[in-house]
Amino acid sequence: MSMTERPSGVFPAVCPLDCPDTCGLLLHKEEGKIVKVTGNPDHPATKGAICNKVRHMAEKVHHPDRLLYPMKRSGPKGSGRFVRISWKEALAEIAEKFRRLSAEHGSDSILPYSFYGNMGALNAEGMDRRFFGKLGASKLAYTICNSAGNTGWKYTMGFGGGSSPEDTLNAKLFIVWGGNIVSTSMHQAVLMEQARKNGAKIVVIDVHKNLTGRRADWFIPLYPGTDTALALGMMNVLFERGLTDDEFLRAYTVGHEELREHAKAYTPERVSRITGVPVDDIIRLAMMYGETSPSHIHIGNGLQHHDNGGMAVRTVSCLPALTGQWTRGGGAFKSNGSYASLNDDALTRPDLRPNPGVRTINMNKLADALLTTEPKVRGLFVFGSNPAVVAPESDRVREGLEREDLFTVVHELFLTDTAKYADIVLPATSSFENTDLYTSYWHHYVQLQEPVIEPVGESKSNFELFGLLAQAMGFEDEAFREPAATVVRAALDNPDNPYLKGVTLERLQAERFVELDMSPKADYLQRLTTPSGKIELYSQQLQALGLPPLPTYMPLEEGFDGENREHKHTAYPLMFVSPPNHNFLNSTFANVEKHQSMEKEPTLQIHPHDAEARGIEDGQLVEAYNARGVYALKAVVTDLMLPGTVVSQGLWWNTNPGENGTNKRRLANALTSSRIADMGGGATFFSTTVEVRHAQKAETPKPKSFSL
Ligand SMILES: Nc1nc2c(c(=O)[nH]1)N[C@H]1C(S)=C(S)[C@@H](COP(=O)(O)OP(=O)(O)OC[C@H]3O[C@@H](n4cnc5c(=O)[nH]c(N)nc54)[C@H](O)[C@@H]3O)O[C@H]1N2
Ligand SMILES: Nc1nc2c(c(=O)[nH]1)N[C@H]1C(S)=C(S)[C@@H](COP(=O)(O)OP(=O)(O)OC[C@H]3O[C@@H](n4cnc5c(=O)[nH]c(N)nc54)[C@H](O)[C@@H]3O)O[C@H]1N2
Ligand code: SF4
Ligand SMILES: [Mo]
Repeated sequence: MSMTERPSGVFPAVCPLDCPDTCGLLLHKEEGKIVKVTGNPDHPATKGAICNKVRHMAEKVHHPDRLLYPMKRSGPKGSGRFVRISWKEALAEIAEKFRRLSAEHGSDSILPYSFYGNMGALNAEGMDRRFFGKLGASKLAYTICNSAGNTGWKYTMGFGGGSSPEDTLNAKLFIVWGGNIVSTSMHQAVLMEQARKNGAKIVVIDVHKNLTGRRADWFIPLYPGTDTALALGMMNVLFERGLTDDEFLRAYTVGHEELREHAKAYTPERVSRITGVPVDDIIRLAMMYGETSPSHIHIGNGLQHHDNGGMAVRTVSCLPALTGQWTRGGGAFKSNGSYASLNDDALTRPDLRPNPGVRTINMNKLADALLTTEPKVRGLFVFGSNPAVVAPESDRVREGLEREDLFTVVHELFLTDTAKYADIVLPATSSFENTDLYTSYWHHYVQLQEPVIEPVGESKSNFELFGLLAQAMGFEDEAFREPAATVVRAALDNPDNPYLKGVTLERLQAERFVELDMSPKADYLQRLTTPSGKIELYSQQLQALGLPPLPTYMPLEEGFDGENREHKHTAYPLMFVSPPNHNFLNSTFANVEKHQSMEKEPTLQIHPHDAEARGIEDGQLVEAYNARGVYALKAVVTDLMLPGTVVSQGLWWNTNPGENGTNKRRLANALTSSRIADMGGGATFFSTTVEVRHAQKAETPKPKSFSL
């Protein structure tokens, strides 16, 4: 009997969320429903511990608000008014619209927009890529998350993988740089605590004393977007004081002599002015780094959501090479995704696409794509993402979604802010209703999800949906009829990735957690895929792109450092940083009562100096605003940041409950810019400036998109 047929029992599962940890789960099922989610103690990396978010996942899977059947819009866009239709009608209407748009305006007038609401390869980047490829739709650049930083890392290291989780246990110095692992990668935080027990010092470098910073032996606050300068200041001291491993530099790097010269300009005094970190602290940090082995740097996502984010990560990732950490049991981590890279061509089948040269639209530019880009986007298909909340410049995104001549389909589990703008809403299964393949971008275990419960209502997985749509479009290719098992096999068969050797569907079914073959990691340094095959402290590739070939601090386009703070005249003198909170996963869970009550309400952390200057008191309702929009939220006066920086954690939906009539202005991304980072087309969420005032209920015009 399959797991779905058994009404009760405890069944293995995989956490589908966009979180590095990719936990093994156990689903406790009674009478066909999941009643409890616990960690699978057999998982070698996550060992039965899971976060609070997912412990309450059963509530989400069987939430009364789950979408149960296809619907068609019956009120104005954004109103959330829909009527039920059949799957047959829905598929026929979408196919008809897509055919008409392709004939009249070209197939590139259709844009798929998706991200990793479910990390499963088949559902997040399998059948959908095949379908939109065959259709000839515009391509999407998946840049909203880690694109700038991962690209920056690759300019230095070539390969998109660093230290293994287990390696970090041995560190005697553990630096968390721009990450909040207590909330965002809890198993790495557990390893960090174990390293501390083994004698490690924990240093956290952040613009905000987040939950991880509060656990640090030493928390170093700095101004947003100045990490490159801090890392260069450390290099200056390392070179000056003879703390570099010159043998390593000669054997494994290019450009160390140039870097030695170049770093002279970044004296601790100058770097202190830029970063806000005292001179003595810069020297102490550099000495600590130069004198402690092994050391580990966990590079988070926060420092790269900036105009200069690619360079920031590129620069920090040069540090382990300076002290030879890669041969001393230390190193750094940004993402370990490449160890587990699947056979992308087999999964996505680019050969099906009739127009390989079609335009690519950067997902951070969704607002422009819907409002100004020519030729116009006329069909939008959203799945696995909630762009009305998570994409920058959300007021403009919503204006775009309101366009009467835009045909929008949203495939979702819930009527999200985005789904409210759809012409057709389709119900999606949760990952526990699907077959899928999961790799982790942190640990080295591959997992398989098999359906544990029947699809809720009439919901369908992305995988099934795009197969059905292909049929409705008359696409004859076998690629659209392949069963999940065939696609899993094809994805695992990747001759380009030696780490994937020996991972098979059969083993996944039998063993649940299959470890990658990590033996090629022994000669990691010989296998770097930079043009020189070495760690590139000097990058000719960057030079060819018109970027500085050596790590170089570049001030933010929107924002200040300590050197330029006084010189920039601006109406928006505060840096606004909006990183994730503890109990949501991006905007997922923001609609679930339990998670809402754990987070209470949106807050703005503001420094006592900044609060006083504006007559703002703790607990008052305030508005952060700039030329792009307004965000109404509660002030929390605290010195967890340097003066000049305000922080609001968590991505709330616009429809989340509010107070005092301000519930229509609940979007952090109303404030953020869609400017593109220096590398990888990345997002610049945290390079945002604002002013803060008391909430002005009566004076602030109601944004026109909100017609609820
Ligand atoms: N609970 C929870 N877990 C999550 C998520 C979630 O939403 N909630 N999201 C998941 C996803 S998609 C991702 S990408 C990861 C992200 O997880 P992390 O890698 O931890 O990154 P962020 O949480 O985006 O940001 C981390 C920190 O960067 C800081 N920061 C901002 N600007 C700067 C800067 O210029 N310099 C420095 N040094 N620090 C800066 C912020 O203050 C924040 O504390 O977490 C994943 N896990
Ligand atoms: N201001 C600010 N903005 C940010 C960030 C930030 O730190 N600050 N973080 C950015 C980052 S790092 C990221 S990764 C993005 C994340 O942005 P998104 O990827 O949009 O993440 P979520 O908000 O979790 O939305 C995922 C949606 O997918 C749906 N979903 C889940 N599983 C499935 C499925 O199998 N099929 C379908 N069709 N739908 C499914 C969920 O119900 C949910 O509504 O946000 C970015 N936006
Ligand atoms: S969100 Fe992360 S920590 Fe929580 S259960 Fe999923 S993988 Fe594990
Ligand atoms: Mo992300």
